[in-house]
Amino acid sequence: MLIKKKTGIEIPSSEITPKSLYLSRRQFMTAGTLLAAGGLLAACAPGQSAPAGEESAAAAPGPGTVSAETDELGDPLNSYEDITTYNNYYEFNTTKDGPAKLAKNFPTSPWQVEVSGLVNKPKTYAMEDLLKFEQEERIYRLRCVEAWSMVIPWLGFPLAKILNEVEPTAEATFVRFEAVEDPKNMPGQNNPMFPWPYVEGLRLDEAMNDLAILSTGLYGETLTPQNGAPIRLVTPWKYGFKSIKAIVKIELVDYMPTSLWMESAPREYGFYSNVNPNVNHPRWSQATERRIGELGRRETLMFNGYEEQVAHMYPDPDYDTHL
Ligand SMILES: Nc1nc2c(c(=O)[nH]1)N[C@H]1C(S)=C(S)[C@@H](COP(=O)(O)O)O[C@H]1N2
Ligand SMILES: [Mo]
Repeated sequence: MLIKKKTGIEIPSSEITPKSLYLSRRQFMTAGTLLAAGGLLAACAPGQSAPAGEESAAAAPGPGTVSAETDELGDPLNSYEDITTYNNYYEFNTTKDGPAKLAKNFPTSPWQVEVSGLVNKPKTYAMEDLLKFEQEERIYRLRCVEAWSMVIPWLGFPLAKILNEVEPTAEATFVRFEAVEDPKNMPGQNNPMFPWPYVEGLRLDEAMNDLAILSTGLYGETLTPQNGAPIRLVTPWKYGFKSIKAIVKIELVDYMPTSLWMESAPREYGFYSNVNPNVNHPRWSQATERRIGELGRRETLMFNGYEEQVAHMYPDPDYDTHL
């Protein structure tokens, strides 16, 4: 399938992945093509989470399965290894290599996402139903406020898909996202420094933008727990912290939601948080970034390089005063 609108991925999916893979990963699994290992089928059956050991053995490193090696700017994809071992996930801990280890056995099944609030048709989606929306990979850059970045082939579907299904009422102006609260399995949630659960928000039009996706995988594989399994937001024109992981609730509201970061450090984090090289974080510059895997630094692009697709949403000249 081709993406019709001009988006961050103007590459036909047939060029991103071999034909067998650009079918949804799960259709592909069912078809069983290319899968020699029967164990893999069992481990990745819809709705089941693979035992930690099997998952890493089964997850044939993604890079080999994706034929487009760059994003639309010609930048190389980060390796599966980098993407799944260098993470931010404060529910586990505040280090980069900690989440991959601590989230290994995080239970992501069964899982459901409640979509409610100012909507005509509230619905609680079982993860199995959300996986049916999964489309081909989209290559988007993730740019952290800490000034590092990666290029990641995300698997998922537009957030608009479920928002349209639940039908926001005329009063709905913002979307509030809530992540899971599970302090037994998430050691970082015992850290009272943060007002758990992790909360984020988007204006409704931002949420409806084609670039805003819910991701359920990467490199053709099921999302790893450290990357936000089973479902996380990806808003590539915003700083990484907006891309909330392990979502359990999506609520349509008529007020600007207060995010975890706005609540814990209001002087440092605002609501919009669009990537903007001209607006510094109070404690460091946002003008350049380090692409993980590269030696030097790169100039950061306005809206992380997605200006054409999103700038129209921010006509207010003061928008960029919000970090
Ligand atoms: N629930 C939750 N979501 C989260 C975070 C987090 O700590 N908890 N960290 C955010 C930050 S700061 C970044 S940069 C990205 C990192 O995503 P990645 O680890 O998949 O690269 O996730 C974002 N989503
Ligand atoms: Mo981040």
